Amino acid sequence: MQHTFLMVKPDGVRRQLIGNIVRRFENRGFVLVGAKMMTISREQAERHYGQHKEKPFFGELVDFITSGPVFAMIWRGDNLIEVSRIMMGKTNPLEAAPGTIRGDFATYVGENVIHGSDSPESAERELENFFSTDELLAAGVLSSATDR
Ligand code: RTP
Ligand code: MG
Repeated sequence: MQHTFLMVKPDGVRRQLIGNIVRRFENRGFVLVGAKMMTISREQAERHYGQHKEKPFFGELVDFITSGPVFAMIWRGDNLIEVSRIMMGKTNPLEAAPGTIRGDFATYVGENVIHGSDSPESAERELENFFSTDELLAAGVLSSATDR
């Protein structure tokens, strides 16, 4: 059983794709255990994409992800991280297979509708960047000290 962080990016929210995307993961048997609409601060965005700091597209990436509300989600399920990355499709939508989220909804690498953590370590780090301890407790990602 894994938890992961999935996020409908500002282009997906603007295009009213939240319901379609949530349904795909629910249909696959995954469980939505936490979610919120939020606008990301620049600092949070730079932390989220810290691994890309030196890339030429970093500024554009941060501008885009802070350009409007995102829909941040916590999901639970077996083999969730691997399967969710397959369901999202390749980073560049031009290479993403039809039937994947990016393959169905996007054409431009800079606006590719959805983010999903790429490993258990990224999931933990990203969930902590987007959700408070109370929210992670409520979602069952963290267990309270009294439960231990
Ligand atoms: P994400 O982190 O957003 O879920 O996407 P990803 O794992 O599939 O791809 P990653 O390598 O982490 O890249 C993060 C985001 O940077 C943008 N990008 N632009 N212009 C370019 O060549 C380029 N390459 C990457 C994409 O929007 C990608 O989602
Ligand atoms: Mg990534």
